[in-house]
Amino acid sequence: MDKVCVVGLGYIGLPTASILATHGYRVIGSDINQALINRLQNGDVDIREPGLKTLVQAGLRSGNLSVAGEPAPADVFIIAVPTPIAPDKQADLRYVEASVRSIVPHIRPGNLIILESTVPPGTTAGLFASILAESGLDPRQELMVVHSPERVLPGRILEELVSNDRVIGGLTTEAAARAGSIYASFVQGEIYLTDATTAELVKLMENTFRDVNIALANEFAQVAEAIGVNVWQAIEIANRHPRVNILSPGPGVGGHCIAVDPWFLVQAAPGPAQLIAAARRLNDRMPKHVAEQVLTILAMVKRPRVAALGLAYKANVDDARESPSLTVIRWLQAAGCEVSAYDPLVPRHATDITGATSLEEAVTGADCILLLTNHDTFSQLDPALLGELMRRRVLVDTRNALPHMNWKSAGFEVHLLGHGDKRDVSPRHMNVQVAPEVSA
Ligand code: SAJ
Repeated sequence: MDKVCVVGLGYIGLPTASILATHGYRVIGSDINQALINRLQNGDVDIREPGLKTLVQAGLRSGNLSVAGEPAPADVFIIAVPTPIAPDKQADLRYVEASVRSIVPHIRPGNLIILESTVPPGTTAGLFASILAESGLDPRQELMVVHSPERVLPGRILEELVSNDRVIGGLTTEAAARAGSIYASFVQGEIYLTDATTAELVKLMENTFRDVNIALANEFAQVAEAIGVNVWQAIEIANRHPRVNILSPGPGVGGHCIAVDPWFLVQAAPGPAQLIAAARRLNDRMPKHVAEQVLTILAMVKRPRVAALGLAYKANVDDARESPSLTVIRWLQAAGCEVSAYDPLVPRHATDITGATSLEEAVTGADCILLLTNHDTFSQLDPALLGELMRRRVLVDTRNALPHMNWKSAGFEVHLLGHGDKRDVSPRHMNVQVAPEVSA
């Protein structure tokens, strides 16, 4: 079996390394973060992903997985490092550059080198190949170079690594085929072979499609607010059309993928990528829109206190990176609100927002509960109990995630993002089925 060196042991590298190790490969995982390596050597896994800790520990115990602060010679190299966005909305490829440079001294003729990090179109054939060429080997003749973007959903990474289809773009068809045989050892979905730049575009198109769809939902929400309609109900009904699938509005788009990747297309082709850029900006404006709504609702309160529930960028994950919740909170604080934030999943030191230690602490004395992330546990909240602790009973739900009738029964004034208050929009026909929380 081939020896594999995985560079970058984060959300993608660690699951990939451990899956390969449990499929018979000898895997060395490397990361520049020595503290992370020390923890992994003790079997400690920080990333909260179902099944990951067990898999990593199994890999380490079997001896097939080892971790180190530096890459080592191998037959196959997999680069899985972050590609963040710089403030000027250009891809920051420093981690990719540094990690490729770190393998250059180890690569030998015939090695397969796979870039999994999401990158602007042309990066694999351009920057990536040119750094590999510093080894003295020709990336097209003497090496096998491919881009195989990760496409897994945080929260379901292990499951999706196996079940999702995989796209593999090679600098040569031989390279793509060789990488295909490695992924086929654990991927149950289809494997599509193409060229590297097409694979880069595929990945960016997927996340851009989602971003533009969410932007449309957010724009619909604002239209609905202006004309006095409940957008959630309208989307629910529109989505019953067999060829319509509108995503959900919300306080903005977070995470390290959907809110970032569309900019890579804008960077590659700023002229044509007008819709993509406009959608990105629209989604980026949502936190301010939510903060303005809260300020309007609490306009009569002198120094409003807001209990913000949910710091994670989306439901049921512990990740607050690029979370729109943080931006909403900053806007509110900038406008003079006192905000106490609470998230049961995000560790308290993970953000620069000082979180409350408990839900009770967060809501005590608050004028408003602002639901920002729809963690499942929040749907179980007891509005009567929380109302007792608050100064005013106001709920602003940006995710349509709470049973509003219960909150109203407990004396709450309920506001919903994307729901203009001017008209009653109860469905007229008995055969129109509406989700319970929508009709509530
Ligand atoms: N969001 C909405 N409305 C929706 C859906 C999502 O406002 O209807 C928001 C979420 O609250 C969150 C953000 O969008 O703030 C992104 O969440 P997400 O679940 O859409 O995406 P990620 O970033 O967790 O994972 C995505 C996935 N891409 C797609 O679904 C096309 C995943 O498959 C990718 O592998 C991952 O990005 C990545 O690494 O690129």
